[in-house]
Parts: sequence; C-alpha cells; structure tokens
Amino acid sequence: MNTSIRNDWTKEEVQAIYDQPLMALIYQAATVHRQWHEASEVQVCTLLSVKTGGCPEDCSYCGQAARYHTDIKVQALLPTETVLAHARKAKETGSSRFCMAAAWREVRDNRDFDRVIEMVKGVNELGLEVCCTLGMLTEEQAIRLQDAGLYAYNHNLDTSEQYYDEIISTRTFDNRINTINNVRKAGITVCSGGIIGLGETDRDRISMLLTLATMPKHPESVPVNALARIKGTPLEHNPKVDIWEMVRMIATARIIMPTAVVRLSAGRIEMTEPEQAWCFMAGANSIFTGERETLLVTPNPGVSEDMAMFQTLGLKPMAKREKVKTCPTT
Ligand code: SAM
Ligand code: DTB
Ligand code: SF4
Repeated sequence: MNTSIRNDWTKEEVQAIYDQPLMALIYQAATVHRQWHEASEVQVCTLLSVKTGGCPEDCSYCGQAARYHTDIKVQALLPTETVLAHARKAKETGSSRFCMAAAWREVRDNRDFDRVIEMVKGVNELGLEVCCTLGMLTEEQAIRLQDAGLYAYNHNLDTSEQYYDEIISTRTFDNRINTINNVRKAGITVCSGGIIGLGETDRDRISMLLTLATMPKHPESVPVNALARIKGTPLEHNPKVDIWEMVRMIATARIIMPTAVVRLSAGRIEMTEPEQAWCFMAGANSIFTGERETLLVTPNPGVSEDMAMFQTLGLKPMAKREKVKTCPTT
C-alpha cells in the first residue's frame, strides 16, 4: 500500500478508493490511520458560537442566515470574559482545542475584530489550541490572528465547486479558496472540509475531497459534517444522511490525506454509539463536544456522554499539540 503523502491525486484514483466495497474501504482507512496516528487518541474540541444569527449570507443549510425564518435567537458578539470562562471550562473537561465561530460573511476591521483578537490571545494563554471560524479573511487579517496566537482557522469548502452555486449564491467557491490561501500564507493551520446531505451526488463528494487533497499542502484538519436539518432553512426536509455514507466519506478523506485530523463534526446527535465507532474505525480522530451540549445552534452529545463512549471504545482525548509552523509566507 502506498503510504506517502500525495498532492497529485486524480479524480479516477479518488473515485476508485471511494467506490470500494465498504469493508475493504474501512480496512484500508484503518490501516492508513494506524500508520500515521495513535489510533486510540481522539481530539476533543469545544465549539462556541461567539456571535449568533443575523448573517447576510444565504447558505441554504444554515440556521443563522438572516433571510430564513428559523427559531434561532440572534446574539451579538459575546463579552471576552464570557468566552474565556467557557474556554476555562472546556479545558477543565478535557478539551485540547477551542473553536470560536461567528455568523459573519467576512471579518471587518472594526472593534468586534479587535475583541476577537483579545479572545484569541486569552484562549491561547490558557494553553488550548485556539481556532476561529469568522467567514472570509484578508491576508492582513490572517496575519493579525496569527500574531495573536491563532492555531487554526476553519473555512469549509462546504461542497464541490460544481454544486456550490446550488447551495450558496452570495459568495463563490473561489472566495472560499482565496481565504484558505490567506490563512496558509499567514502560517496558521488550515481546517477545511464540508457537508454531506445537501443533495449532492457521489461525484460532488469526490470532487470536494479531491480539491482538498490536491492543495499544495493538505488541511491539517478536515471536518466532515452531516447536514443538521434546521427548521426554516431551504434544506430542512432533506433526508437524513445514511451512516455508511458518512463512513465512506471519512474513510476516503483519511486515505487521501493521511496526516490530517479528520473530524466527525455535525451529525453525531443522530448517531448511535456503534455508528460513531465505525466512523472512528474509518479514521475519524476528532469530535466536537462540551458542557453546553450544542454545536452552534443544534444539539450535540455532551462531554460526559462522550467520555463514557470513549471508555467503552478504549479511546482517550488527544493532548494539545505544539504549534507547528506551516508554509512560509511566500
Ligand atoms: N460564518 C462563517 C462561515 O460560514 O465560514 C463561520 C461559521 S459556519 C457556521 C462554519 C461551517 O459550519 C460552514 O461552512 C458549514 O460547513 C458548517 N455548517 C453550518 N451549518 C451547518 C449545518 N446545518 N449542518 C452541517 N454543517 C453546517
Ligand atoms: C464545522 O465544520 N462544523 C462546525 C464548525 N465547523 C464551525 C459547525 C457545525 C454546525 C452545525 C449546525 C449548527 O449547530 O449550526
Ligand atoms: Fe453565515 Fe456562515 Fe451560516 Fe453561511 S454558514 S449563513 S456565512 S453563518
């Protein structure tokens, strides 16, 4: 088996991996996982929505877009001290990574961004890997975040380039790539993945994975989200994502991006423990959890439930990693 890191995958190769009989695919992914990672370790991340709802974008899966009539309560940017209190709690309950999300189209150079910079500094000082997801970012803004101690920036492709316009009209796939490039140039690690269950085809899923796996440097984190169906959004009546589709996606990501941390992100609340175990076997090694039992605006298993699951499965939380300098700023 070829275990090198490759950035020259072809569509045909990725398709052949993805289309394998499921058991063969899982076995290959589990093997690659063990070559590159300590398979008993799963990264435990806490996600906090620091600014909720009222977003001008039209992402058709999202409960926070102002234009859809959802039940979500709009919340302005939280006070820094509130955010830091959540981060302390996250550390106490075993998280090594803390991700702050804002329902913004893009970062603006205003007082709110200054406050986010303070939050990043504060969380970093607590000794957590600090991550943000704030929408589009310029290179200068990325550099400010890096200077404040940001470890990772989450910016998902969401879906394939071909299907993108069906899901979002207020920005382009190229805008997404551009922000990811700005994050890279600033030397922040990249967290980028997508969502399944949007109505896309297998071909779209393969195309999205191919875009990630042919980047000059693979994202250090790849979140795989199952659509959380939110009342009032255009996709609220989409069918639930089948567990084996999630497993197939995770396994393919694991094989073609062997060093990445693959995150089993949205969708866990609708999965049984054995179903989640298949995702870990297929190479997932990160989850979102926490005391609040929510992702951003939807339910998620709580940390005590997850620690009981870890106990059953013989898994343990991954320690915080030292920040590895990524690409030079060229
Ligand atoms: N507003 C910023 C942005 O869009 O980049 C940051 C936050 S946004 C909520 C982060 C990511 O969460 C989205 O790109 C999408 O991949 C994922 N996401 C949002 N709503 C979701 C849903 N209902 N189900 C699954 N994933 C979702
Ligand atoms: C990611 O890939 N998944 C997280 C995080 N990045 C920001 C968000 C999931 C949101 C799920 C639905 C919700 O609660 O809004
Ligand atoms: Fe706004 Fe992000 Fe939701 Fe899109 S995914 S509507 S940009 S909060």
